[in-house]
Amino acid sequence: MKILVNAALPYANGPIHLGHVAGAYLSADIFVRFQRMNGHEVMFVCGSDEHGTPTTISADRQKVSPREIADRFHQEHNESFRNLDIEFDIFSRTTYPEHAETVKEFFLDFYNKGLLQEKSMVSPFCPTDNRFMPDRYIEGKCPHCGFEEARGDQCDNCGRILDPQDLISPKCALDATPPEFRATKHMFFRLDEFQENLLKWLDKKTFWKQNVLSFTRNFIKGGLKERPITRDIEWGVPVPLPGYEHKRIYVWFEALIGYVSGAKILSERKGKKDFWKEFYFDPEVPMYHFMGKDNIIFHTIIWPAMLMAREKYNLPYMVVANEFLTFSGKQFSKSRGIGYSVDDILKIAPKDYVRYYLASIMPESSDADFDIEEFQSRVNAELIDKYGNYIHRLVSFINNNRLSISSSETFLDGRDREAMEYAAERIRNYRELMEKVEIKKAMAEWLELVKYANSYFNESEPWKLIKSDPDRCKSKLYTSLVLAQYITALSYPLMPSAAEKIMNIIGSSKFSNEGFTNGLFRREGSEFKPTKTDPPFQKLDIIKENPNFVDLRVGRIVEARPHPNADRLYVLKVNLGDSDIQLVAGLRKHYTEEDLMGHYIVVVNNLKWAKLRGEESQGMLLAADDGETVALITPKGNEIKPGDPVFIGEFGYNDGGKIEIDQLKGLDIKMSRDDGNIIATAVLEGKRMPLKIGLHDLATSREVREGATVR
Ligand code: B3M
Ligand code: ZN
Repeated sequence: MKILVNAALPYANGPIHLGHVAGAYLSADIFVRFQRMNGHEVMFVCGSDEHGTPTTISADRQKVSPREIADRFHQEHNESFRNLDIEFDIFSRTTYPEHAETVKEFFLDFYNKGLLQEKSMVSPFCPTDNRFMPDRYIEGKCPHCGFEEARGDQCDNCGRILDPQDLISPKCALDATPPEFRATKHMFFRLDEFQENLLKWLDKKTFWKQNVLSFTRNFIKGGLKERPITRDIEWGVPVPLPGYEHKRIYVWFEALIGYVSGAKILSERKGKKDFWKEFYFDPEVPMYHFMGKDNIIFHTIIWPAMLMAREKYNLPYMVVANEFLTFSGKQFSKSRGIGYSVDDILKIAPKDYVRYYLASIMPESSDADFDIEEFQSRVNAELIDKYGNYIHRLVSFINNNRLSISSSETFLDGRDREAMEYAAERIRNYRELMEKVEIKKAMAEWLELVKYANSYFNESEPWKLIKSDPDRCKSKLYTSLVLAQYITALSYPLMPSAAEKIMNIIGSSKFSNEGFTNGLFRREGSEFKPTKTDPPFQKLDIIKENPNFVDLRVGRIVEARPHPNADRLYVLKVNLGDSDIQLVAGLRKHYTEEDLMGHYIVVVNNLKWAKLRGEESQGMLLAADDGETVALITPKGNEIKPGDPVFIGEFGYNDGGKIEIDQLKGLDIKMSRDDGNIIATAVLEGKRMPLKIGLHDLATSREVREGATVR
């Protein structure tokens, strides 16, 4: 049977982090591997979503072209996925010409069918930038849930799609100017035409998970409206209509079509031009979509409506959307230094461990939290002590006693058969759960089987039987090996690299993808030639004492006045997000009050408070001094906000309480050269490390020399 699996196209605008992985890509990869073990022919499509404002916002902030951002992150994503054994058949790009062609075909088909309608709409216009601003460039408060940082296209907190006009106190994201709302012409897709058919179609989706189903139903109940699918923007797929030369197709509308264009490009690459049609036009072929929960309605309403409009296309069969993965209770955000990117975690732990832990906490029915200590303890207690150890004891015993085990020499007693039946039942459960994409539960079945195999082996006591009853000993070892083989095969979708290695260790016939059908589970005539090896897994040892005793934070100067009793000092009011603090700083020779107003700085927030000539200083700001120039350390970059933590290397603040100013000297903060940039660094435990906010290094607002000291 054929199966089509599409994983949401990640925006090519920042690194892939574990939140994305747990939200969609790991589930999809596990499911695909499982279905291939079932002998099915799977087409697994993903790619980079490169257009629209997600990319231009990053480009604007980093002062490079959107193309540069897209190229860079497409490349990075491709590698991150590969490094984590997430293997798409194609990782396409929405900037490929074939994609634009396919989008044009969809667009004109809808146009010719009267499903597109030109309407004038009111759009935010920023008087400072003198242009229409994309919805995503407008920020404000969500009218539904009150979230303060909602964007004009969507609220990341409650997931609702928004119009910029819905926002309470909207502001331009580039310069904080309140937008004017002016009329502009756009093409609208008649989503309203599909309300009835969508509801009918949804009625049959009783097997969908509750979160997806209820979210979708509620949305439709609110009434579907026509939706604008063009934008006043330069970076995107052109609109194939006269008068629309300066507009582009809305990024979501074309990115969805990326599933089809990706499948087409894959077919071309395979030299079978029409291969994709076998997946999209054969009603027997189920189409699965995997995505994070903030993408649900695009896949359960807009995409199905677009496919209905094309008439010939299959509709999604299953839409899988995980809940969020948080990191110690907070939403993953690389730019704000919360959580791990794929690349970061792979520096400290092997890919199979990461996959294992993420799968075991997969946020399938509720949000889940990634906890680094739990990561280590689960891996060590389950994967290593239970699974790895079982394999190692079994294989070592066989090798040390120079035994060769094959089923023809063995006969099973009642207890052995019972063990086989127990395994068969676990495998059945596992397969049923995997079919329903209940990966976390399937994995629990797997772990039960591992524990069972351990107790079976222990209770069999082959080390006694080898003397008293060698034949019985062989039947116990044979059964244990079959269990090992089952366990390892079931672990393949979860940990493909480890599974292949362990299949070799237990000397099972060459491991293949098609485990459930090609005889991997055949008992008769199986031969095992275990190899002598070290334990298959190494213990994970990544929990370090956090040595960072200084609470560094982003601050924004909101008030600056001269100190009444000292002509070198200012008294500053600095906003730290939730609160304001007062600082006394010796900057009068170097900065004017106007220079300082609104300036972003880095603040030491856990210094013992001090009175300086009668004014309280509740912390200290960081400035570099090379003997000639004094310059403020200035955070710059995506989404950086007052209150954001500044890390030293990988270390955030360890919550160790207030410190004396002398303790700061031990950090030896100074400006160092790194790849041609002069950045702030500090020493922790004898190692010099960069100060970081998420991915961003910290530089100064004006140039200082390498080696400048920071105080
Ligand atoms: N790029 C949203 C995201 O990355 C969006 C998905 C597109 S799927 C067609 O979360
Ligand atoms: Zn909201």
